[in-house]
Amino acid sequence: MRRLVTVLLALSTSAGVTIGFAAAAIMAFPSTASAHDVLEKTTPGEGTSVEQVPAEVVLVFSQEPLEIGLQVVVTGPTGNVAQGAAVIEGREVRQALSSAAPAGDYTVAYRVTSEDGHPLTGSFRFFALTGLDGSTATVGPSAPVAAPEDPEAEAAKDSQLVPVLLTAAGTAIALGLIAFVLVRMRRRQS
Ligand SMILES: [Cu+2]
Repeated sequence: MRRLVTVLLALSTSAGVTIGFAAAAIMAFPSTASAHDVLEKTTPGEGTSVEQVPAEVVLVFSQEPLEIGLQVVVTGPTGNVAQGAAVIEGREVRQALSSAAPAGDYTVAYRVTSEDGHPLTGSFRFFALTGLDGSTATVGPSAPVAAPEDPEAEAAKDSQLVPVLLTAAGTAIALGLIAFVLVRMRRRQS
């Protein structure tokens, strides 16, 4: 029995290591998705509270986006307050806001075309204590008051999680197979 346990341990360790290497190899190859433009920064920042609704929102992408399908919708307590069309200036997309924009929660939804021709959509939120119309709002329970998140740090966390999950899943499968084989071997012996 002790020998069986030793064999089992050796097998599961090597299986885990092999799967770990395979996962590392997969991660080492840059995925084609990295060719997409990514949203690097916004003004106001994601999840921030600002004193006043800004005259415009600004989205900064990793590369100059294409104008095809360009749209920025800024939804506040009274609906969309985007005024006029969004404008591309280098890597920035700027969207002017109506002077009637009130205080409160805002969601900025955007759609641009990445430099590689792929559509790019997403959204971010901010909260404004004062409106451009002079109205005020207090931070409610639904207001996003969390500190702005670093999208790169979040992405890094995700990419670290993938090999860990692959290794864990692979080890579980390997252990299951080994147990199955051992049970069959024992049955044959008896
Ligand atoms: Cu792409």
